[in-house]
Amino acid sequence: MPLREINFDGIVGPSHNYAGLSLGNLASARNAGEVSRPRAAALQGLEKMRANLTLGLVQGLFVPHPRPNRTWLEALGTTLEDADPVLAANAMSASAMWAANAATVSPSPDTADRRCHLTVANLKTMPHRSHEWPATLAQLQLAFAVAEFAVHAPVPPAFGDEGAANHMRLCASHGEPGVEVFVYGVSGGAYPARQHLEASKAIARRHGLNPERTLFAEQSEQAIAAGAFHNDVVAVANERVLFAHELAFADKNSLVAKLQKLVPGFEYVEVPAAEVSLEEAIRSYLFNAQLLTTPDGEPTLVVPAEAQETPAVWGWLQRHLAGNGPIRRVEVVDVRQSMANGGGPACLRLRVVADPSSVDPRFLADEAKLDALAKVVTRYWPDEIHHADLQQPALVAQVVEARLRLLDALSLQELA
Ligand code: SUG
Repeated sequence: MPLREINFDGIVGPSHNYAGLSLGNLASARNAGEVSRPRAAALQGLEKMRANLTLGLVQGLFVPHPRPNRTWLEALGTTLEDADPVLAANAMSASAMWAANAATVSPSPDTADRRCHLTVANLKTMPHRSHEWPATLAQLQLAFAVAEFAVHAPVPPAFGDEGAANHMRLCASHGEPGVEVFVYGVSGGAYPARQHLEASKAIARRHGLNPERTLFAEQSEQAIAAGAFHNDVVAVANERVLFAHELAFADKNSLVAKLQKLVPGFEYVEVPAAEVSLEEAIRSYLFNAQLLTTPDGEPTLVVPAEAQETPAVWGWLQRHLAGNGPIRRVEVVDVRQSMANGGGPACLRLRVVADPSSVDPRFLADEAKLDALAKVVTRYWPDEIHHADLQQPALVAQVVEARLRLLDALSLQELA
């Protein structure tokens, strides 16, 4: 089997809620305290996966983490019942749905030992995300258990690493050797720069990447300050194409010049600030899109509905399509529940280029499996979560049971 790009989407967990935990993520701050709809959120995510299957793509999935994270609370000397509300919200977060932050992936054509390397992200900048990694590691070790893969524990936490959200891979086609671009932050105005250069360099070394085909590019301070807490909020790459906002990078010219030299047929598609402001790009998540190569060869951009509703953004896309630019088709998906916490279509997926037959099939999706999962979600996921109820025993019991039912449906009981 040839190598394929597989998009692994995080299933939205039953504890999905709006607690405003992510400083610098404007949607999370804007919706703090709102009532969330975990069932609708998870069904939206499943429909997104279904739409990608319909496009002829290989679709994978990751399951929600155990919540509340009692191990983490215990390490902090408390329990969900006794913890203050902020700590409790941190322990109940469903943030593992944003699978782009699960790991950084270097496919086999890029690595010295010709294995596909995955390093789990430490996500150390945000408390609610910093305790995701052990459950992510357990899941990746199961999904990618064979010798074709090397799954690494996170880089040590002094250096912040947010996984694939700050990593782009450009190549002639997915199965060919790629150029890997690590985007790090140095400063972000009032907001933290979550991806540190030292972490990116450590990953490149551990994955055995060729230094001549590995680039480190600084994210612009302006972008972070405007709410682009991850680079994938202002840029996305697929095969030969880099699609980015004019203000995404600190030194765009040097990055583009290097990619022109290294990537055969490289195309840079820039959205000028004069046509779409950073604010509009971040609010609409134009760049937090899935840029995909479908089997019919039409480069397709999967955008959130918010992009269609933002006139400057939709206008730019229509002009691009009419002008025969590298993006040939735009698909719109409704992931509003995730978007309200700053997670668009690209946040919800981790890209792995591999032979699908080497992946544990329990982590691969087809229509029938998505139907079965939708039934579990409809039956067991809470309809709503009020922020004030995060410590309520009845809700906690429902969250725990819902996840166990999902694991049963996927025969993944060993993750219980
Ligand atoms: O880390 N939101 C996530 C969104 C992650 C988006 N991922 C990518 N861009 N790849 C974050 O900020 C919301 C937290 C809350 O308030 O519950 C949150 O964690």
